[in-house]
Amino acid sequence: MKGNDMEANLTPNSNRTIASVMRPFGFDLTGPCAPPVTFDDHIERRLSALRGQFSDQEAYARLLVSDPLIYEVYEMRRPEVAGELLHGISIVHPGMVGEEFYMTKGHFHSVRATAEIYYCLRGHGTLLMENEAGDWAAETLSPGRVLYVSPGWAHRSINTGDAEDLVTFFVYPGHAGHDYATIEEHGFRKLVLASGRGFEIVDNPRWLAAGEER
Ligand code: PAN
Ligand code: ZN
Repeated sequence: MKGNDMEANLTPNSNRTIASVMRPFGFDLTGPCAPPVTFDDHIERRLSALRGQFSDQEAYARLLVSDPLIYEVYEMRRPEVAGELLHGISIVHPGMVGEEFYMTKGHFHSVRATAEIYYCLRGHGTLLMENEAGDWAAETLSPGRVLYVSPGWAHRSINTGDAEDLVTFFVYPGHAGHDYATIEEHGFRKLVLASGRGFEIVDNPRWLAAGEER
């Protein structure tokens, strides 16, 4: 790598140079503002990116007119290889599509044998998980709580709060990769729906078992 390249910014969004990320580094996650002071990539996902995932399709169609911002991810870029740790911040905004809360697309890791850790910094939510052996789990996200997503478990974060962002720090192996297609096609087997002042977890009537087609 030439000297000039080393001084270039990592990405247009980044305030770090290529040279600086070759060395150990740290950054702060505390403070009033959710986005980290330092990051390399900023991804925004609007409602249109979650087509087919919300169960109330009429509510989805109505909201699609304004295509609201559902969640954002700030990532620190690292080489996507075994031995590295990819990490960043996920912010799921508060809101509803029908009776369903704003949530992430959700995914399996392409390399199923890779785990992930979530650490909740702010807000309240649920991490909905399922594996290909037919098991599912829902764990609470609240400030200070750490969740361990075991290898082979798909995961989706859901903001069950009524006004606050759900902010989590995540870290996972560099070679994990993302398989979104399985969830896009089959959905999660459970839905998290508003109920009274809280939520309930119910079967997803549109969920497809492995091998089934719509
Ligand atoms: C997280 C997620 C992030 C956004 O970094 O990627 O919360 O969710 P989706 O990727 O499902 O859109 C993670 O689990 N990475 O592996
Ligand atoms: Zn993941």
